[in-house]
Amino acid sequence: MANWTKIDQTVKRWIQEAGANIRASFTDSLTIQAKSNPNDLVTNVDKETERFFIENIRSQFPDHQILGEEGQGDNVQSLQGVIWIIDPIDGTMNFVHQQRNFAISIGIYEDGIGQLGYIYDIVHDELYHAMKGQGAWMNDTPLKKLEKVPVETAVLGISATWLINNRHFDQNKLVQLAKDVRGTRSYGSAALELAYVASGRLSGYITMRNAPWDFAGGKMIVEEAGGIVSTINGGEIDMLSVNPVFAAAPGLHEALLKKYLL
Ligand code: 2AM
Ligand code: CA
Repeated sequence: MANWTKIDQTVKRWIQEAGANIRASFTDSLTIQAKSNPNDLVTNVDKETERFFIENIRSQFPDHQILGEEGQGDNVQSLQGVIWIIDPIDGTMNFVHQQRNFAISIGIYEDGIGQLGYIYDIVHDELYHAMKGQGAWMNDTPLKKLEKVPVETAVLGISATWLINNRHFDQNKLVQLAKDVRGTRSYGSAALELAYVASGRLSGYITMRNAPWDFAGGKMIVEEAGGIVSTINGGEIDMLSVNPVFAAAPGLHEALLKKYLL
């Protein structure tokens, strides 16, 4: 049996150390490369941070598997055992262009069930974290259990990408939804947007394409805060593939599914 309290203390130490290294890198010049397309960026800091976690995990927890965005972990094919799902920098475009609005994201799953989740907003020194069955926190402050939010007062996280013609979803449904809510926001980091849903800064978040490392930490934290995370049709998220992700406070999740998304 894994000792989750001990693992939690260890991860928090590593996250602080990785955060300090990333902060220190602000004065260095970055090596920036494009991945799947010219706007899909990776830097030397993403790769070094991923390597930092992988080396530490392999030395402390050699029987755990690692799924990392930059591909230096394992070729994970099944959810059996303990799996660390890591995005060393979620919001790399923001990291490169703004030096803010990016985060380290880590979800630790055992046999497909989330046990620990972390999203660290390095610039603001805000660590959102959760432990299964124990709740969610921002630094040392417990997050309040999310209450029902009506559509008219909802502040929804959604990127303009999904409100224009796109391959993944009928944008007209989302345009009507964007008109009906109180306001929309887009931060360019799925992990942070999920942390904001968990902490009530956003009432909900919708995206059509997220990879496991974008949502693994956030899904855990939102659920421990009393929110709901599903696919855009209300289905179960697959932790090993790209998913559309819909996270929201209770009440709002049901209302948006019924009125706009199904
Ligand atoms: P990243 O910065 O780690 O790549 C930006 O809209 C959000 O979507 C970020 O969380 C970003 O993560 C993620 N993202 C960007 N391109 C993606 C892709 N091709 N597949 C899945 N997620 C992506
Ligand atoms: Ca990333």
